[in-house]
Amino acid sequence: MNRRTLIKTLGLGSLGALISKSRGAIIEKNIRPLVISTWHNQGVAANTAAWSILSTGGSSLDAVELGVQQSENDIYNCCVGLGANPDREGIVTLDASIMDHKGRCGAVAFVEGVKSPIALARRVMEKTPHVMLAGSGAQQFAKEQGFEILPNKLSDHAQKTYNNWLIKSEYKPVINIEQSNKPIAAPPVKLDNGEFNHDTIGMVAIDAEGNLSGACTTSGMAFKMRGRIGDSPIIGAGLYVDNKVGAATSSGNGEEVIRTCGSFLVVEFMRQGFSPNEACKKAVQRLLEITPTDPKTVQIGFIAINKAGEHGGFSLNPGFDYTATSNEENHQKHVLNSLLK
Ligand code: SD4
Repeated sequence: MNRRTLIKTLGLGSLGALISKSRGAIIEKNIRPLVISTWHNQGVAANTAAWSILSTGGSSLDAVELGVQQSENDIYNCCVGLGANPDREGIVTLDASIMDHKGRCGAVAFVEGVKSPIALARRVMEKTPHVMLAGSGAQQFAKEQGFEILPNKLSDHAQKTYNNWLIKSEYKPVINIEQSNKPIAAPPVKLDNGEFNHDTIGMVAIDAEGNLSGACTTSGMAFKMRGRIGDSPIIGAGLYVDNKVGAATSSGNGEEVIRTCGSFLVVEFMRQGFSPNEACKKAVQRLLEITPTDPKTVQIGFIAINKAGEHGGFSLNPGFDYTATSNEENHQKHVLNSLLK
C-alpha cells in the first residue's frame, strides 16, 4: 500500500491526525502544543513568549504574533524590526506575514517606521479585504489603525554597520551571519567580527486545539536595493500554513525561496506523506535543481511542523539551527542537516 492509499484508507487526510513516513517506519505522534522558530539565539526569547500563550490554552495565532514580536522589539537585532540594518539608501524597510488555521493571511512589505510589522500584517488580515499592503500604502493603513509612525533613525549598531558598508558599497549577502561559536545567553550577542548576531525570524506553531499558525518578520537582506521585497512577506514563499497538513517557514536569501515557492512546496511535500524533515530536504533539493545562483554563495533554511506535532528542517549549506518548545522540549536547539557540506 503506498502512502497516499494508506492515508486515504485510514481517512486521516481530513481527520487531521497526519501520519508521516520516515526512513521506512510509520511514525504517529500527537504532540501539541508545539512551537518552533528559526535560530536558537533569538528563538529562545521568541519561543518563551509564544509558549506563555500556548501552554495556557491560547491560540497559535496569538502565540506566533507575540513570539516574533520579541525579535521586532529587540533594538540590537541586525535583521528584524526598526533597529535592523537598512537598505543601501540608509533606510530601514520591513517585511512581515502571518497566516492562521483558517487559511486567513496578511502581509506588509517595504514598510517604514512601524515598530511591529507583524501586528500590522495581522491587521491587514483581519481588517481589510486584501492580503498584502506595501510601502506608503501600508504605512497609511498603519496610521489609520493607530500605529505610531517613527522617523527613520538608524540604531547605533546599524549606523555603524551601514557606515562600514558605505566604504565599498558592495552588495554581498553574508551567509550564516547568525552562526556564532559563542554560547547564547540573551541578546545582544556579538559575532567575532563585532556585528550583532541575529536574523529574520520565522515561527510556526500548533496549539492545544490542534490549530496551526505561522509568522515571519524581517528587515530583509541588509543593503538591498531600495524597494526590494524578499520572501518573508510572500505567502507561499517565506510562510505557509495548511491546517490539515502542516506549516513551514524559511530564512536566508529570499530570492531563492521565492523562486521555488519554498514554504508552500514544503507543505505540499508533507501533504504527500513526507515528514517535516524530509519535506524540507526535498524543497532544498528542488531549489538546488533550479537556482541560477552559485549555491555555495547563498543560504536557505526551511523549518516545518506537521499536524501530528512532528517537526524538522533542512538547509542548503551548514550552519543553520532552530528552536523547538513543547511539553517534551524545553527550547531545544536543533541543528539542521544541509545538502551541501
Ligand atoms: C529576505 N529571507 O528578505 C529574508 C532575509 C533573511 O537571513 O532571512 N536573512 O530575503
